Amino acid sequence: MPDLDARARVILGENDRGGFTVPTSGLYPFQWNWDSCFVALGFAAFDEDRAWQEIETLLSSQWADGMVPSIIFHQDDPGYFPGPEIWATGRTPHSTGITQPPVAASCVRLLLEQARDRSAAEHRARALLPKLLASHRWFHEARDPSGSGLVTTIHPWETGMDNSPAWDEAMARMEVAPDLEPYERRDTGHVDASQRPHKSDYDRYMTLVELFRRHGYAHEIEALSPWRVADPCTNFLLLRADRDLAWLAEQFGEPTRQIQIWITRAEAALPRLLHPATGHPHALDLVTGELAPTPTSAGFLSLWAGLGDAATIERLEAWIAPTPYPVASVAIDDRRFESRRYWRGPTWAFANFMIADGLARSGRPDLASRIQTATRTLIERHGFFEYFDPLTGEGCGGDSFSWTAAMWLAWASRDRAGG
Ligand code: 9WN
Repeated sequence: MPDLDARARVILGENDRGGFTVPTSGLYPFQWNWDSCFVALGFAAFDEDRAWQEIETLLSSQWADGMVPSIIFHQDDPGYFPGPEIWATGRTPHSTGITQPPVAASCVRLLLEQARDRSAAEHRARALLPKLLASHRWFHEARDPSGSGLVTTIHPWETGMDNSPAWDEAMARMEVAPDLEPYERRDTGHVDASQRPHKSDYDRYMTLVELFRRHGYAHEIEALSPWRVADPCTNFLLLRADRDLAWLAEQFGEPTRQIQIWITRAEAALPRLLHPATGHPHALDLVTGELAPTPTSAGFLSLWAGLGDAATIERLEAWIAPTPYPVASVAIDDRRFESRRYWRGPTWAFANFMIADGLARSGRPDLASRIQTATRTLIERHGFFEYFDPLTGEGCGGDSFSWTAAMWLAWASRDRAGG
């Protein structure tokens, strides 16, 4: 068998653009927010300094209000749409005007806990603490102005799960702007269109971008967006990140009272996502007040947040039982399941990592290890793809993908369950 550790390190090296890593060359030629956090865990396996740098570069692009953008356009590249000239946020460095699920504080904690050079790691974690705190404050204030305990995502790209069937209803009732500027997609020049979102999705993505741009990305877009969803992934990741932020603050003798308030509020509000028919956390459409009918694997991220109970684990066991390569993002017997279309079915290594970490912490290292082994097998047999067909294991999307390489180095290749 080829040396996959070495191959994974080469992928990270090739995708390194000097202080930050692109998810893959061609398809995604910039720095992405949550990709970089997972990538840092991969770098940590062989270069701790470079791991910290990945997150430092990301957070150095934080907006003055605390928001960490979803994409940082450190350099130009015509290969991606929509690029900096479309977003036109007027920020330096150029960036989008929306965010992605918050995982930085959790990755900083993991880096610190696993550090070989503890004192250097403490120094770097401490320096990042105010930025992490500001980004959490932004989520809880700008994206939950009423203090409901659930934060709003205003664009499917913010969820990191762009064309999930969990958004189908919210997307269907949204109108495409009649004066939408003509545009040319670039993603389908890199990857087969059958694995990507539809044009009807992109029309809505761009309708939202144009609306936010017209409003200068001010906080009022939280209320103005016609697409307002309480996304299980974002909310579970924020709860876990708040817990990790509180832990970090304690390490450095900083106050945690405000963070504890956020945690208590989220714990009280998250049951609102439980669908009465499935018992599973679903996306909540904040415009209509309705829960989306389709369950997705994002609901299992309750495990990552420390909220997984016996019923969650039972549902997960049923979800993965018929799946050759778990964890499918949509159950394989769901009528909306599509084995290769992006977030409508495929298996993702970094999502498996979070679910397995949660299982290991919930007293189920056996199940965590099963998911880890399945992920390892996928990569061994099919390579470092962006995502995988859960029925055949075939690699899909971009190849030589940074977060898949990082998950191999940090987790999948290792004989340890969870995190
Ligand atoms: C839009 C980079 C990103 C991931 C997201 C994934 C995809 C972008 C796109 O790629 O989104 O942000 O253009 O499809 O959905 O999770 O961070 O890997």
